[in-house]
Amino acid sequence: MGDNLNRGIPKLHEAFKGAFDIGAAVNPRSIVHAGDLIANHYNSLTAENEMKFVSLHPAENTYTFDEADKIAAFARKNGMKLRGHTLVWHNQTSDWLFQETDGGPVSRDKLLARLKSHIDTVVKRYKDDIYAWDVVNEVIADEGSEPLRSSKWLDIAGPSFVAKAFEFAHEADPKALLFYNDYNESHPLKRDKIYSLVKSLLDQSVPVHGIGLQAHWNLYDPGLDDIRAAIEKYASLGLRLQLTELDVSVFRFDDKREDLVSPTKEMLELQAIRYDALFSLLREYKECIDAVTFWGAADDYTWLNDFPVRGRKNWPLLFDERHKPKSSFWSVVNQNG
Ligand code: HAH
Repeated sequence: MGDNLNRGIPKLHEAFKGAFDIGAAVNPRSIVHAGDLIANHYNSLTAENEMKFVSLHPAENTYTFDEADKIAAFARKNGMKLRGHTLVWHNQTSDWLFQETDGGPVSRDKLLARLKSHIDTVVKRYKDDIYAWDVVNEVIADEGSEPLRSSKWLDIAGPSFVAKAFEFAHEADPKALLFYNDYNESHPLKRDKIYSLVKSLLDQSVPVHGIGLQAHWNLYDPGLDDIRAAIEKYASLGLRLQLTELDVSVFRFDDKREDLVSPTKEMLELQAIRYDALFSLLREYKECIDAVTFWGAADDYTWLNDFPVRGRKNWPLLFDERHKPKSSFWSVVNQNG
């Protein structure tokens, strides 16, 4: 079915050949239901949830690799690159990690020893498959002057857990490219905090090689000027950049409307214009951007169907619910690379 639908349609990643790789976040269901589409149009994959701490390491002496392995095998079979997501995060992380068996908090030394052991096991297991890891995800606070968000990591280990995570990952696989990854990355205040964190890591010779701009954007925000300024500021650190989780929601972030069962014509038109503008900008920075990964493959399944309004459908990607190219697809493949 997928092959018939795709006859005569240019491959998305080929439209960006010579500029950057084009990836998709996948899961064990999507690599089956949308397997042809994914293998055809993308040349890089990220596991949406399957390599997060809670998925891989639910109890101290239990690792569960089956689902993650399916994604690694799919990437191998189809000759695609694979990114790792993610080693340190405040969400989707098992409670046992922060606790003693009596339920009390673990010591700093023990938490860091557990972190090292986790990173060592996971990074080494996938070292022949994964070329880049989101080592630390979302540690910067959205609001206020404090740089780091409050978390069990920060409470127990203090700020140095960030540097430690990169050091442990580098020891486990010295070839892997190590990324700091965050959202609202183009918002000026948060951009400056991300910049300062990564700069201070580099000043301490911590092995950080890139910044991941999640790029959970919408039809209106952030503005192109803010995106450009963020790219330039991060690139000024001499690091590689990737867009790691791109999607373009058809709703503003605070829009709670729930009535739509399909996108309006206007939304689809605006989205095509927006994607065109975004990829024109990204192409300008192809010397520092190595990959652009969408947080999903097609509109039948996206995390935005539940976020930030539970149960609400969204249509943020380049392929529709039947896996057919949207106007947004044509607007980016028809650009003159
Ligand atoms: C991302 N958080 C995570 O990195 C990813 O692992 C998850 O599957 C989905 C999105 C984004 C995020 C946000 O845009 C706003 C608030 C919290 C988190």
